[in-house]
Amino acid sequence: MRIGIVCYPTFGGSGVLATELGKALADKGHQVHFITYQQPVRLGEFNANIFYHEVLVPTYPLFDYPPYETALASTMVNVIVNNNLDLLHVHYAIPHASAAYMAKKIVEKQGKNIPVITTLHGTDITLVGKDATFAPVVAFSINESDAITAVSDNLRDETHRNFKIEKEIQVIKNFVDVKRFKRKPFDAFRKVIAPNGEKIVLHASNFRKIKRVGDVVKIFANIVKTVPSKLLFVGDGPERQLAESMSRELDLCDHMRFVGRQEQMEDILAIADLFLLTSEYESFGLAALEAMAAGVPVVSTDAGGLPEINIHGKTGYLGHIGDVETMSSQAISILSDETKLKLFKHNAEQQAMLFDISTVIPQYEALYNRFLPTS
Ligand code: GMT
Repeated sequence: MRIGIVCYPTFGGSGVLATELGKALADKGHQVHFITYQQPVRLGEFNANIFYHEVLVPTYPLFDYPPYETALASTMVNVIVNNNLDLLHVHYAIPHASAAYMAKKIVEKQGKNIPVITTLHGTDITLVGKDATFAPVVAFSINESDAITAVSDNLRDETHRNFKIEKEIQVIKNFVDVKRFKRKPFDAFRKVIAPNGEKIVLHASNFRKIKRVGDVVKIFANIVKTVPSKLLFVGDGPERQLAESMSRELDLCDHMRFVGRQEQMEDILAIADLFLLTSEYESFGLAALEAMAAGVPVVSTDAGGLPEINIHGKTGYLGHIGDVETMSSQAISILSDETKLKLFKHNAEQQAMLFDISTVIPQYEALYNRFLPTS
């Protein structure tokens, strides 16, 4: 199959998932064409089946707001026609679904049918998508897609709650390549972070408000009072300043590090003992799944789709949004009990297996096959 994939190329979960999907499809022999404004961060090494088409938006004095969506739709048209694509799979509705609708209509005039599949990832529905500024276009373009998928049951239900969707929304959950995350801890690295054998707690995100990183700092402040431990913050974003100033106020600077954006999450996760995810909403929580694949238990909120992956009392614990005290006790109960820690690590790995790439990619292929002409 010749598949066009449109996504955000940055560190966000939707871009990571779309890139990993494209790479896996290419490994299975499909021809994959990424259409984005930058090379996706996880694209990595050369693969003969992967093509990358950059969306260029020309500047012009009149353009206070460069017309990205128009440039994207035009690039889609060129890639569809010049490479005779079989289908277009767009990740994150805004503005990818509406640009895909435009491209579909343009190639239709040229006698070509291009099926469009839209995968909803979370904030394209629950935050920005439902904002009145975007909602009519989002609802229209989702409905005009030939197929719609959502990354969790929760996101499917949220989409129905927020929009009048006339088609079935198929749930195809986020996935992880479990093999890749099975790494032996790099002892020298562990020693640098935790020289006296302290436990290592990790948070990774884009530091947006929705992640409530302040709660991570507060929970860690409670943990460190009982369990000798270190906190690693991976990622960057608007709330990083807040996390930094809170850690100064709480006198935690010697116990934590901000390591910025990292591509080799598997190396970092390999030395971690606990993953904290305090989000106000997560449609799924891919970062938590990657942690579990590396055998790291998770203490998270019970928001959105998180209970679909983090099993309370088994792979970690769930607390209510903002309930710092409960999540602190939960984290301490795992970190202070070696037997429990070992059991939860094992359970986390087993749970991640349910979402292994090998079980999820065929679901996308089956969906694509429904749209191929039968000859
Ligand atoms: O988490 C983010 O803010 C990034 C966001 C994105 O769209 O890139 O992630 C969303 O998509 C991921 C992949 O499907 C999900 O695992 C995340 O839970 C989801 N984030 C939210 O719903 C906040």
